[in-house]
Amino acid sequence: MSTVFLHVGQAGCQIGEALWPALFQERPGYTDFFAPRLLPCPRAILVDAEPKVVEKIAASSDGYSFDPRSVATAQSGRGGNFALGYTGGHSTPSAVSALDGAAEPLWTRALNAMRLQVEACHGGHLGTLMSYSLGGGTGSGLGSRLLEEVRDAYPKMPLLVTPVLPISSGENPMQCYNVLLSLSWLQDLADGVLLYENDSLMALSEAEQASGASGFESTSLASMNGIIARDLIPHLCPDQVCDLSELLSVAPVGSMKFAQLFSAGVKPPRYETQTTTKAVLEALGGTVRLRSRGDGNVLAARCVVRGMRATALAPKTSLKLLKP
Ligand SMILES: Nc1nc2c(ncn2[C@@H]2O[C@H](COP(=O)(O)OP(=O)(O)OP(=O)(O)O)[C@@H](O)[C@H]2O)c(=O)[nH]1
Ligand SMILES: [Mg+2]
Repeated sequence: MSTVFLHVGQAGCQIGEALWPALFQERPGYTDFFAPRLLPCPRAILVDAEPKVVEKIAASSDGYSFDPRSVATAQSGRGGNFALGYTGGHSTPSAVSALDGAAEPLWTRALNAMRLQVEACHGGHLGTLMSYSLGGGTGSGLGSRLLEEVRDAYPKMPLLVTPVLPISSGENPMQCYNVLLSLSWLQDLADGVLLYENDSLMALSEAEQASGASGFESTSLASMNGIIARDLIPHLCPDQVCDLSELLSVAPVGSMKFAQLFSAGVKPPRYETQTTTKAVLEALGGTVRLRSRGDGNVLAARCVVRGMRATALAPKTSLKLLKP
């Protein structure tokens, strides 16, 4: 039983770049995430309208290696514009793209790559996890297009998305429109949305830097993506096989799709005075993201407490909060 990952646009692929080493560390070569080859092959498709970032990630090999057939790129980025990402410059699906002169839309190539991955799933396809930014043209536009196509092609499979909101001060004047449009696609088509804000990721990364808790030299997109990977791992790697529908079952109502993930290191509880629950809540209360929210609008929560391990990722606790 395997999960397929679809990383779209620069941010989506860079999130994959942070996530796969962590998955490999947790489940080296396990068939729920890796196809057994000479070098284990991530069950992931890397899609971007410009080739540079994807080619670099696909060429990296750290005990595992991406399948070259799982890479779909075009000639030029989508200029931070949802419409260009959504249409790919094709006036109709069969017309040649005015952006990169290709006859076959990028989403068709991405879907073909995905079909190969799904057909190769060990014991069946258990669900899809997508990642992309809501600010970029490829992430928001092509990400939304692929959401439609994947929902259509695999209607019964859980579809979970990890989208990233752009920094609110914003570097792209179109980003508000991109975000609004792609959020409405997410509400319509995804089963679950683990929403991240770059503002919060940056604040947390800076706080970890200041306290010496960060494994990174400075705050960067890589350190922010590292936080996303760290949050996701406890939920993607339970003792048993990864089953996204179990994650989604925490939602009390199907239409409540938006959730947030948090993780923190927990000190062992002092048993005479403190329960494990209290130790967990104290640790999470120290994270920047929880403090900025208050807890008045939490509908449901899922908590994963993990034991000590001699790895960079542990010990970690993660709490998932659903907001209306
Ligand atoms: N968290 C995070 N955010 C990123 C990363 N890369 C870019 N972003 C943010 O994502 C937004 C831009 O999206 P990109 O993913 O670069 O754009 P794209 O999807 O490739 O789309 P186009 O380049 O416009 O075709 C900005 O708000 C960036 O700050 C990343 O690796 N991690
Ligand atoms: Mg780009």
